Amino acid sequence: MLFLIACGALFAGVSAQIDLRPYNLSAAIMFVNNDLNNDGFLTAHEFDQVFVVYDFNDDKIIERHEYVCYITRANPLMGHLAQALYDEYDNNNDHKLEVADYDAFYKKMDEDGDNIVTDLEFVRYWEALFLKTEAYSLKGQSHATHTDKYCLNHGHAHG
Ligand SMILES: [Ca+2]
Ligand SMILES: [Ca+2]
Ligand SMILES: [Ca+2]
Repeated sequence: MLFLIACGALFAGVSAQIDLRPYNLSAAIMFVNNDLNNDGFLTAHEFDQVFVVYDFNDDKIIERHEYVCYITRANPLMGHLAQALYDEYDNNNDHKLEVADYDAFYKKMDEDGDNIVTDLEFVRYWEALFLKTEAYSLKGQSHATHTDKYCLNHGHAHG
């Protein structure tokens, strides 16, 4: 799906504008794009697939520049938000995203702890997260992130 390539799985379907409001709608679109088998449930495996695309060098560790580069290449206005979201994903604050980090993030979204994230749980969590990070997305509207800063190590930076 083109959106998966162009925008990053989590932002698939969200418009090129940085304004993600209404947040519940953006979150609902993200859910639909991440629920790969369209059964209304986001499994931990489906959520893991979101992060695979960010791992440029395929070492199972997503470094900050890999994530920010991926997001800003799709939309340079999302640099500040990408930095903030990276911090949210990086559960143990070691500046590396590994499976344990996004598993921990998945558990945070799973409000009732039944090991399945429903559309309602997902939308509720992301609506709150978008509100929490609103300052970063608004900042991005006036200050585009210079993609080159994050993408120098990737040969196809302007592809
Ligand atoms: Ca599913
Ligand atoms: Ca980490
Ligand atoms: Ca649940």
